Amino acid sequence: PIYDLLIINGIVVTDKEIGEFDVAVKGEQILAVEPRGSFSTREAVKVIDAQGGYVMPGGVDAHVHLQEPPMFGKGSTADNYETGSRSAIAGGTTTIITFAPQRKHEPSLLTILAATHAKAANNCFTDYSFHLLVSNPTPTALAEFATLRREGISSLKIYMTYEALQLHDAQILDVLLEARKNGITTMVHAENGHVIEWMTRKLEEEEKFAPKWHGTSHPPMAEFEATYRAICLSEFIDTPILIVHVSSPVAVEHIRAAQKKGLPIFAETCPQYVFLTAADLDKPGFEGAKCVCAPPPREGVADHEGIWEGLKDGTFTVFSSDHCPFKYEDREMGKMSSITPEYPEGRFRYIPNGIAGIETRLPLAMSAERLELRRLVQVTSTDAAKLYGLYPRKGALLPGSDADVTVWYPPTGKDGSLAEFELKNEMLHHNVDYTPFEGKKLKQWPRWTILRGQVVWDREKGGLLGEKGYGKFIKRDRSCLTGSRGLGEWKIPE
Ligand code: DUC
Ligand code: ZN
Ligand code: ZN
Repeated sequence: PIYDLLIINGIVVTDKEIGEFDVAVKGEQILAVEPRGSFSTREAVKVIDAQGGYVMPGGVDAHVHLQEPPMFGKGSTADNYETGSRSAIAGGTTTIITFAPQRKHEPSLLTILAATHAKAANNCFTDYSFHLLVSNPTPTALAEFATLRREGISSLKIYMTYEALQLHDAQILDVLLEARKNGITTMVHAENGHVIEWMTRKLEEEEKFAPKWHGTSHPPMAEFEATYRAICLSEFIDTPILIVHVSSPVAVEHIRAAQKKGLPIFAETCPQYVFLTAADLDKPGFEGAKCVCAPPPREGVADHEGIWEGLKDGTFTVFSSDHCPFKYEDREMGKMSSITPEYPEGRFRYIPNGIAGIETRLPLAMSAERLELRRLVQVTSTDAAKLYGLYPRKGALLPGSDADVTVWYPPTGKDGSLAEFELKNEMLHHNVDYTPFEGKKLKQWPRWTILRGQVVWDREKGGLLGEKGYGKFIKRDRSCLTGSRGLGEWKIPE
């Protein structure tokens, strides 16, 4: 046989094109994509008949927290590399980029990279890479950036909030300068930690402890001030940054204005900022804790519209999950409890920030029908691959690209389409006892997920077919969106 796998009768959607094409796979790679009927099925070992369903490059989720120690409130993250990547596959995501987290007392980033490799190796259902999470940019840590690049790590994340992680502005400048020298993209969690801490104190003085006050303690101002400050610091060093998990339309305005000036400012948003609102934090009892993340879900429709607008017009480069789950029961009565006899509604200050979303990211985006499909592929796959140095190996269906493919059911109303259904946590493959998106109405789910030529998810026949350990580490190049602006060494402005 000429082909190991043919995907026929689908509507292929890439970042550039949509149409009736068939996909031929040889070994682990795409061999060709040609008009429907071009390939002989008799020459194929395996044939998938997509029956008019959409065929897309596998999802790339570039913002995933797995197996991390307590840093965002009490408690370690609930998913490890096995359960988190398993959940990804079932939701159509074939590549994840997780964090290799430095704690402040740990001087060497290379040691942390090695430890993170050990957690992931032989445990993943998806391909994977890491962003270094830098919480203490000592001279030792900064001197290791060059080696990180050689090891295939071309991005890192820094925080402007959380006691365990927050950098002050001089430290941010140190990181940006060293990142510039090494062709590394810096991701910034832009919230002003001092404002959040001050607001938390004010709320507690008024005995406001319930989960809903988490939202009040993280005002949009804390986000857009930090966003603007990060943009200023990036412009000063003249090096690219990506503002992660943007939730507030005012922050979007700052980013859009910076991009209009030609600055290399990139931005990410997440499902929680278009599908959840402050009302979700105000559910009875401790239920609101299920939607505690930072930044928090904002007020309502106007905020969501501002984020959708940024997704449509290109202000956002990527739509990632920020999958960072904690167990609800742990929160409620386990060792990480924030509920005590004194605080029967819990104390929002101790609720770990973060929610599950790696498996629901693509189904929610597909079911919402708010993005033109090529744009959807850009923000969930292709542009994430470009931004983080994985393109065209990932995020593309070009000859020679890894054969990572997500095949959806036929669109609603066509033969073989899915009837609308309500999302339930029991459908998911993560190691979490809830989903913040419980009850959301969905019209789509991946029918097949294919990773490097292997069918790893078949929703109709057995569900998860992939094997733990098939997923492998992918060395990354420098970003193809954030190349040097050609200004050479940074110099003190005269
Ligand atoms: N925000 C979250 O919600 N979780 C993890 C870290 C973060 O910044
Ligand atoms: Zn963050
Ligand atoms: Zn995060």
